Amino acid sequence: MDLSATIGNFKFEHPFLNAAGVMCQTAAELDQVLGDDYTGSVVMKSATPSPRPGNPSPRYYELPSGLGTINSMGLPNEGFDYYMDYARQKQTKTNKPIFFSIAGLTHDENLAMLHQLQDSDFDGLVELNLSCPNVPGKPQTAYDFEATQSILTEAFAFFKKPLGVKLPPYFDIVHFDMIAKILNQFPLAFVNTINSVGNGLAIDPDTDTVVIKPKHGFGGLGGPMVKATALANVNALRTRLNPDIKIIGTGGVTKGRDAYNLILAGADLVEIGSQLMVEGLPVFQRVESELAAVMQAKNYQNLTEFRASLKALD
Ligand code: RRO
Repeated sequence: MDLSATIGNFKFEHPFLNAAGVMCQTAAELDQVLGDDYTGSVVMKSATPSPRPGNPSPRYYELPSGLGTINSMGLPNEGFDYYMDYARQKQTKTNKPIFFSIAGLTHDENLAMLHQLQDSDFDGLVELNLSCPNVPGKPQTAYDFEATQSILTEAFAFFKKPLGVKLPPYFDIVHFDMIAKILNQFPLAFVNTINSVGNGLAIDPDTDTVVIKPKHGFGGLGGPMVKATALANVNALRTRLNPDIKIIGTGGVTKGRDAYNLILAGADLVEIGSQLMVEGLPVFQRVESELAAVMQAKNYQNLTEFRASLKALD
């Protein structure tokens, strides 16, 4: 069975990656994901120009009964140069295409990092994170359609390497139409949907307190509770975006059937976030073998045979 996938000229031998933010902040973590036999590659933690410690702890919490996770990490990262050094060092030693994620706190920071990437010999894919929900005072860019149009217009004026965007979930059909109309104006290599569902709240019943410290307990939701939202966003974008724009489906994957569903809805690659936190690296082999079992039962030999073939009811 062939589980490979492509984005542009990049080939991925396995369809699964870590979701940005999970197991990807330090070189040691990145090495683990990149070195795993069942990952297609690694996405690095979203970088800012300078290192950031992020928000105060506790800033990540697993909800009971496997519902999912809430986080308000606040963009802790080692800084742009660290990830540039890592990627340049690894790209000569691996055939897995590395994703360099950037999340500037301002429009100008994003453009400055894109210029640095353009001028470097980094030869992987760049993911512009327009959807971090957790930096106090900084709204998610991709909920501001004018700001999204503006950053992409300025970026594509000079940026010629493969570039994608990480999107937040949208919840209205009109918003799917609006964001797709903007994205379709640009030669995006991919969109990655969804980031966590922003600004949820969880309460500890024993203490009657919130469960994470930053932002009075508000944080991004992930895991099974966002699965249907992720699926809807992948499907809504696949049916609206130019076919050249590939889709990375992220959100709520804990088993092979979840990944199958995202691919059926149109995903080219699939990322695992919360469940990678919960289960660790073995999640990749397990979910891949479960996906293969689903495909075998349906007599599919590769992902293209069923990708984006979700049927509506007549
Ligand atoms: O670091 C974070 O708090 C964070 C980021 Br940048 C993001 O894009 N998504 C998320 O759930 N957390």
